[in-house]
Amino acid sequence: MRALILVDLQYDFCPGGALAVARGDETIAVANRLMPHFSTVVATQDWHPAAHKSFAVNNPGTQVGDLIDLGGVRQVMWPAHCVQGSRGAELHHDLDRTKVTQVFQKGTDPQIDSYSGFFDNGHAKATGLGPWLNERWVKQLYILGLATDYCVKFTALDARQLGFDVWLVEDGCRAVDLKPGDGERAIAELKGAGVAIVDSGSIGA
Ligand code: VGL
Ligand code: ZN
Repeated sequence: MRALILVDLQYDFCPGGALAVARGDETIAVANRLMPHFSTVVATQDWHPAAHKSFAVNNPGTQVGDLIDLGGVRQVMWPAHCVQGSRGAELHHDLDRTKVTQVFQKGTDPQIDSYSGFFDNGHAKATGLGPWLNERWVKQLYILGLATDYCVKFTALDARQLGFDVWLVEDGCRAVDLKPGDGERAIAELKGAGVAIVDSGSIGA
């Protein structure tokens, strides 16, 4: 069985959002086009409490883009984003929600970030996505969303580590590119981890 994983297709990662990714909104149409080809579609949702420690504003003396040590894990300082209950945290309304089987929220623990849809950044706690997929006999994952160099990358790497076959739908992803080239480097790293890089046009029933 195969599944489609839609990573963080939320307003805050789209133009105008708090952590806007250039042309991030262009991923929505790709998701809508692909969903009918999958019987199982999972969306992840970045879902932070307002006091989340990945926000620069919650770490006095830091600025957006700084790196700090957070509980032994390297943490980029982000602008406040995807705060629980805010409009920015909502899945983009152009996304056809009727085709989403299940939503997995992450980043809810204020003390640790969670880029991956499977585990927090310290690999201490799981979201439940892995067992959920195993229960449905899913072995093959097609992944797209935001952002290539963070949540998409770590979701795909964890998926490989868990033994899934993984395809990255490249035209359905956009990068933060905090440093120019981060998106390209993420894709190279994923290739090295055994992730197949494909375009949505190559995916059929
Ligand atoms: C993300 C930074 C912080 C992402 C989430 O979805 O890629 N990036 N939180
Ligand atoms: Zn976040």
